[in-house]
Amino acid sequence: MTAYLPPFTHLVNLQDGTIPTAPLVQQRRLSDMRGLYADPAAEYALMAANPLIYEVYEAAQNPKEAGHLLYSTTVIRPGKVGDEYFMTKGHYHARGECAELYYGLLGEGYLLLQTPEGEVNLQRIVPGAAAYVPPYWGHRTINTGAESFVFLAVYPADAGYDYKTIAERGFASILVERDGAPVLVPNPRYG
Ligand code: S6P
Ligand code: ZN
Repeated sequence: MTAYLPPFTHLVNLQDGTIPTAPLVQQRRLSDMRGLYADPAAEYALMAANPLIYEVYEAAQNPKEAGHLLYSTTVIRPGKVGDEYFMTKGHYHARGECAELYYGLLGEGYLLLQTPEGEVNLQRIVPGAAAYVPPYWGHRTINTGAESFVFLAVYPADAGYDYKTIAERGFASILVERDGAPVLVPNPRYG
């Protein structure tokens, strides 16, 4: 007999992007992201303070099976490591064929995408922007604003995470501040 999962609802706090009833909240500090920012000296200088970079509020603890969805909000704090904006670690999906939808809720930033061959693509995310992450594209989000940048992500429950490829190779491009504005430049640590 089919075991029916009971429907459920979580409220996203639209003042700060948190999901107060989320069963899982992940915090990522600078120390959780060693080597991901392009400027090692700037990373070292900021490590004493070890700032909170982002939090993920995972609303659903559904079975990690095909057919189910997971959804979460990500709250990225404003700030920079050197001239590189605060960002998520970034990942490919372990099941690369799994796509994802991002929906902007608060603040402003960018979704940086990359194919396994290193082609990059940049999508601007503001409140109301619904951005599609197609299958096989690695993805990272970046806060270029002065306030927290918040978006909702919806993805297949069996998508999984491949962080290793990004940790080893990085993204081919990084988003840095130049004359007060974000500019995409080649990542000196890519490869
Ligand atoms: C999951 C989805 C997001 C990210 C979150 C944190 O597929 O893309 O929920 O997990 O934005 O980013 P990261 O790269 O640390 O998982
Ligand atoms: Zn993802």
